[in-house]
Amino acid sequence: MSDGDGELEARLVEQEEFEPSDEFVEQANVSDPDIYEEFEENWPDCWERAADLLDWDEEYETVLDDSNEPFYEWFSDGTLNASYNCVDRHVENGDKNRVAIKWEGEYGETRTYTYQDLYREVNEFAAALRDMGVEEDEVVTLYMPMVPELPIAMLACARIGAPHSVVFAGFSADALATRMNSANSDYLVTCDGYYRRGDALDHLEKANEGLEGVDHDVEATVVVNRLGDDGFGHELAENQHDWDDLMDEQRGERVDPVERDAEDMLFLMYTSGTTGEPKGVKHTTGGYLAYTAWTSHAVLDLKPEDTYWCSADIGWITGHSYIVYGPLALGTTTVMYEGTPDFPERDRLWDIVEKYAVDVFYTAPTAIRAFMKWGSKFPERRDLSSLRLLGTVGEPINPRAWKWYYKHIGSEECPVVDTWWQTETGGMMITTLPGVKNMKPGSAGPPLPGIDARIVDTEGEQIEPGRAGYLTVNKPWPGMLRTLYKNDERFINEYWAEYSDEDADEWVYFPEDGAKIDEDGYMTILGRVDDVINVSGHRLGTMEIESAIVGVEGVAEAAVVGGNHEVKGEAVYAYVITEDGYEGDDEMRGRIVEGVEDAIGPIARPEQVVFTPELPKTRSGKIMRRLLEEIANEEEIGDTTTLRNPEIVTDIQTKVQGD
Ligand code: 6R9
Repeated sequence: MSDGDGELEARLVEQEEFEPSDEFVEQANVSDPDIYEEFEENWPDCWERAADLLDWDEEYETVLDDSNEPFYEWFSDGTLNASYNCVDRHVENGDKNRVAIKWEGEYGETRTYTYQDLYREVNEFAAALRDMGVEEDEVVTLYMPMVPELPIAMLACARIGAPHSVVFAGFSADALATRMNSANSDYLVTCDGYYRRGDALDHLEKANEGLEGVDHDVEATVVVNRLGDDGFGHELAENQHDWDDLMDEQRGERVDPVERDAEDMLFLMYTSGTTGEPKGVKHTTGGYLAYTAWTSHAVLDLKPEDTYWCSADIGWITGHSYIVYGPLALGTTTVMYEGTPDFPERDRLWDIVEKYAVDVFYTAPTAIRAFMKWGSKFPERRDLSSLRLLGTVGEPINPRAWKWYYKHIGSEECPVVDTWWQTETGGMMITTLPGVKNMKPGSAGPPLPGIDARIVDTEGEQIEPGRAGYLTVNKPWPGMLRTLYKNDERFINEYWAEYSDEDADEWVYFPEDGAKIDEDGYMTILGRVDDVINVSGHRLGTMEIESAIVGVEGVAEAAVVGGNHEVKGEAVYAYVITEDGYEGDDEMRGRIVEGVEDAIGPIARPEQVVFTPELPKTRSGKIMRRLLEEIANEEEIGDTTTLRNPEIVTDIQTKVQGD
């Protein structure tokens, strides 16, 4: 909580209000305003409504078990299988020929999987995993780009009760190794490569390099062949299998879905935190699936006959919850696109919306800001009239971008849901129910029914509307993380220590975001208040980037902050002190950028590397990041009186902003 309240206040904005159309409300899955009261009065039993969206093998009796706070358990005496819920039951219910996944490659090739196709492939791959020796509760790492084999592999893991840990394909070899080591994962599914802006990328080389950094024996690797003749000709090692060969061997195999306890782990997802070590967020089968299905139903308003597209990457939580688990649990058609929004042209996304007549579209503010910059002529070229609802996620959306999205993509007819949530929350937490509430651009909305989110001061006291404070969640919810993988202590320290009163047995979850609330209970999220920066909706820990920079030869010390960026939201600014004998020049700058890309991935690439003889430090030796942020943002420089070396501030400022 390093931000002063003053800085948070400065991010406040004026608000307007928009109403959903009658037409939308009439058809909405949820349109009864009493739902908020109903959930509050019936809490926690209200969550049965979410669990009812699933098929249970063994019905649960206990909704919430809070006997060991904050290790809450949901539906804990029930059993189910996520793959059964996302695939088999739709086949059994007569929807085998409905499209489950519409995949589009960057070059426009398409693949269509009906629920029957998905059923077949998930079964065959589950059989292949079993044959390779994967047992229940063994973590399988999936380091894959946006190919259909990724959701197939996820669902195959879920089928046999092996938790998956998906590592974003844009992450580096080092990042893969760290995650496999942390999860002690013996199996990897990866891909030869994929296409980005017309180029074939060599993914297997990165995967192999990552494997070299794994500190234990890896039993087997499966490699999807995406590139065919464009491939890089890597020979597969002895314990590496070609996906297609495995699937041929398993043709016609069926694997009974394993009955999992609701609280059994469904997957792990690593995310950035304040310290350098990524956090392995653990999600479970019953609560997570019920929560993603419920929010897909209530917020995204998904119906089985919809074509729905979330343009995120499955390598992030948004893709897990709202490309794969939520939509497939509801039996919807989910669209997957391999490439970038500007290839071959800047109307590519709108081309896809038109082509598949997409009903509901979910994207990130960073993408919307890019569309806005490119201009409305690109969406205007396409027929977007199939759209019924729009959503955004990942970072605060400024009212201007919100209104542009509402007008140019939604023709002022589609409600826009601005959904606040996190890897840790599993699903959406704060947003308008589109069939119930008006929208206010710039404000995510009220907490969803059953979610007790509050805005508090540093003491945890609720504060009056209009003032900036800290967001907390004061009651548990089914989609919540259960712990950090094999690190209960860090789980408590990271999320519960700040605001809970252990003696009074009051447990409060702290997401580390600043926020404010208005008279109507609408919440505006003001951004992270920890050392995490949000670049294009991706969470990056400043410590992770700093340690990558300090690892570069000739670097003595580094401080990384987020500076405002027109499209990315925030960009990485690196302030670097060199060792004696090293000149801070372009060559070194290049090595620093490379070092960051190698350690994390291109998303963490510094926008600017500033060499400085010193960093602004307090008398106790702490780097004053606030000042470095102010410099990056060309803001007025605040108080420097507590600094040991105030003169350095103007010096750095001149370097960044010029004279
Ligand atoms: C789903 C996801 C979580 C952080 C979160 C917050 C920011 C996400 C937001 C938003 C303002 C929204 N964030 N949605 N800020 N308005 N609608 O993004 O998860 O990658 O874990 O990031 O993203 O700062 O704490 P994750």
